[in-house]
Amino acid sequence: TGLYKCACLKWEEVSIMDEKNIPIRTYQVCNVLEPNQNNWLRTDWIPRSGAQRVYVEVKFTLRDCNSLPGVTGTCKETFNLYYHESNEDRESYIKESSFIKVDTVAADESFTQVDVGDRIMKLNTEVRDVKVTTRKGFYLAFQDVGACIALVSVRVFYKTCPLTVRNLATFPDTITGADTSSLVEVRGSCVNQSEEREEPKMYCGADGEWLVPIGGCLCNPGYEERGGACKACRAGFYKAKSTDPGCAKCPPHSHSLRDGATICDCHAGFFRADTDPPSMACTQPPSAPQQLISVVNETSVVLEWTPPHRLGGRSDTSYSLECLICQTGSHSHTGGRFCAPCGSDVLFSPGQTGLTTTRVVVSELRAHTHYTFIVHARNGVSQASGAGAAQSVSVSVTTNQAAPSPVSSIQATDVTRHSLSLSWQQPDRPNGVILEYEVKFYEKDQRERSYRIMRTFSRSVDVTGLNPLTVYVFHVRARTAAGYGEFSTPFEFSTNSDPFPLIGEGVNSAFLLLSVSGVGILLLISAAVFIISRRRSKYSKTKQDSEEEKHLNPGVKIYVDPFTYEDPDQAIHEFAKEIDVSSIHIEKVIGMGEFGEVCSGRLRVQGKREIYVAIKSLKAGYSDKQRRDFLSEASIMGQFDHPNIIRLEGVVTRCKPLMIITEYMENGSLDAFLRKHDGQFTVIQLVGMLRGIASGMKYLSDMNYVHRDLAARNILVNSNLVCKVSDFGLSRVLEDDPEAATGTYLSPGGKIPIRWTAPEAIAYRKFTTASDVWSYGIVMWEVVSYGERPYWDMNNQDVIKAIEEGYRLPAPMDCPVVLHQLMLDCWERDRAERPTFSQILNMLDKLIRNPGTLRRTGGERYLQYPQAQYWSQGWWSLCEWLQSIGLERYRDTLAAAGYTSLDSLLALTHQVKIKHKTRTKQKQLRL
Ligand code: ACK
Repeated sequence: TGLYKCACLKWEEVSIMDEKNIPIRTYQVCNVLEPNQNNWLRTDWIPRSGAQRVYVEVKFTLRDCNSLPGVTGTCKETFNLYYHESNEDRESYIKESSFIKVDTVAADESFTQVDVGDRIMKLNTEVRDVKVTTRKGFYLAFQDVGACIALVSVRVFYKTCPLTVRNLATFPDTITGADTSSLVEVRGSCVNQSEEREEPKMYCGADGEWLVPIGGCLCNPGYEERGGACKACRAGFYKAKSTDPGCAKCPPHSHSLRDGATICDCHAGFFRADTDPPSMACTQPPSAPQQLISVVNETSVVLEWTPPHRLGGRSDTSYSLECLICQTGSHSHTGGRFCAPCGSDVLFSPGQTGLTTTRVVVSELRAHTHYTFIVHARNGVSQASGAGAAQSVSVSVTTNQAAPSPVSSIQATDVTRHSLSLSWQQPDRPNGVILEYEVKFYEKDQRERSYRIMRTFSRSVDVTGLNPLTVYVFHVRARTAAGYGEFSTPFEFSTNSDPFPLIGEGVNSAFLLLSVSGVGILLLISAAVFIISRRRSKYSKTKQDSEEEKHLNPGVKIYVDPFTYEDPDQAIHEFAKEIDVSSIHIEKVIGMGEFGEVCSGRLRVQGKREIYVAIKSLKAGYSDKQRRDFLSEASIMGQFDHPNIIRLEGVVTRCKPLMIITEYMENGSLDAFLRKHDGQFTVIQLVGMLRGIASGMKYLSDMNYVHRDLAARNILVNSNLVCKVSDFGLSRVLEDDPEAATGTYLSPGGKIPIRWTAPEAIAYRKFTTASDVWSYGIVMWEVVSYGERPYWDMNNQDVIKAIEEGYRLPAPMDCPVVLHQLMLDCWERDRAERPTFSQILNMLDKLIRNPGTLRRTGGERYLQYPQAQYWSQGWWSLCEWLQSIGLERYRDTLAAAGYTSLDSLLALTHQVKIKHKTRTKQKQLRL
């Protein structure tokens, strides 16, 4: 159909039967007998439809010229195929020359035999292709040049590479290229729920075959490839990334409820860290670190712990350390303690956070300070699991003394041929009580090949046995209980050729003494007037905290009197830890306490290092009251937590004998300790001890606890010379108290330690923090006088009377003026005028920071020599003379000491001059 016969009308449309006897239409021509045939048959306009190469399949029969009878040479066995490209779909006349020849078509060699009725037709099928690229369509034409031919069908088609999906990319139905060799590059598009992995491309070959697939797509997260498409993961499965091979089962402790999960949700209580891959099981934060142990070494603390019991299914447990510096005091919001971060000067090795090891050395801590360390255990899911997820364990420690800082300068005086005197200042940071100095020196030329060492308790030393005119190098270092500090930098001094040191010439030493004394006493008197005038207002701003006046801050931890508990056992178990007796090893008896022996021993509590302890026991056959009194001390002590208060480790109440276990204080009680080391400490060292006691007392007063028996005998000293307040028994009225025998506690209406007690407490039992301050003044006096008995051997009645009359203990030998002034302030008659412990502590801190203020002692304050007009001797002239120099208030003191005339006083001046050789203070007249 659609073939046009040309004007010559040689082609004919003929119906014939095909092999199945179905009628078909053919175009035939058979002018084999006539020469010069040129018969055209052309098609309708055929739209190209995007094709670039079309195929023309022609089915035809052709008569073999030989089979035609009488045919001459005009018979042909071929026909020609032409095409003509055109945009015009209705060209009615097209010139022959407009057609381009495609090919000459011949019949096959072997003619297919087709029986058509009585005839046998030979059906040929020939296919030719032609490039049609220039117009919208084309016409085909068949030129017969004298053959006998029947066109059965002409099929025109083009080829496409069919729509296909390769590597999850869809490639559309694509028309092949113009040339037989051309490849059409086609870009695929990713199938639904997929994304490009690499640009998907394929080539469409001329024969309609896809070639060389490149790139492709991947199923989106939550989808996997099934049958060339991306299908959602089923519930219980997930696919996190497009590159994952397929959906995987949810990891442990997680689930997915809906199809298409890209990640599985964790079960309740399980978590996933941001960095955890979705394939990882859900996990939990770790439990707290275990068995935190601290070992204090001077100002360093080694902390060790064991990993948490539960790691939560992870292996990334890390630890971080929180360092808190804790003061005990009234600002407290938790348990009487105020803690603040330690600050940046503390060093942590190997680090403070992100620790993977379970040991940290914390250094550069302050000496004598209370710290709390909190070790947090974290892992990758601690944050995800919300606030408070970091499990922690804490430990509180108190640092010891540290080695002192180096001595910064050394001076040489009295240089001779063979000797010189060295002196130096105390190190800037003594970090504790300095026990001695070590001087190392050598001849400069010798370097350090041979050197000598000298040790001294004072800050000076006479170096002898030196060579004349030789340069020596000196280093000095200080030692505290914590050990030696660093040596100072080298100081060089040269001996000279003089046999004697150079001193001021022609000075009469007696004259020198008197003039110094005169100047000294003037200075003293003017200082006294100044201090007294200032003192009036110094402490009065802060009212003493008597019970009525005290305004308690809410949240401040207040001491609870165990006797307010009906059941004393309830109090003891509230405030003291019960210790299993098997963890105590008693080693030796160290003394007798009020209720029985005091022993030393060792205590091993699980998870802690073994420590030395003191063990007080309650002797057998005790009464109920004794038991209650004995345990009351532990109930009181257990409420305190301060570096200068003796620490209660626990009690044994479940078996006999009952025991109170406290920390062990190697140097025993302070009074005995000082007596043993008479004169061996510097003022700063003594002030350091006093500071500790004041700090402990401030803590007690902040807690509203009144000690009532503050005395050096009730202060204990440990191996680092740290002083701690002890003896919290409420039962010091007991008969067998050793002080009772010496009259310490005698008073009407109860036993009171008279010499240590404020007058209002003696007179009408008004015990307050202010009366503790009075006692503290006495302790100061005890300390500075190295354990001297207050008021020496005066009897209690005389002491009470002397105090009543205004007499106060004089400054002990070498006592800095400021310290004695502080004592006098503590002994103000009006208790509201006495300083508070907080003011005392501030004052002592100031003194420690400015040691220069301690230099001025009353040591040179000898009595001014009486002038001639008083030489008429006798008591009256002594009184007149004292008045003339403004010291008449010492009249009674002098009298009490047996000095009732100027004569006897003049004799005393000789005693005063040799005062450095004797420490018999009782007889010394010290103003
Ligand atoms: O002066 P001392 O050696 O110290 O003698 C007394 C004795 O026991 C009777 O009280 C000593 N003592 C008391 N408690 C302790 C303690 N925690 N550490 C060391 N010694 C102590 C005290």
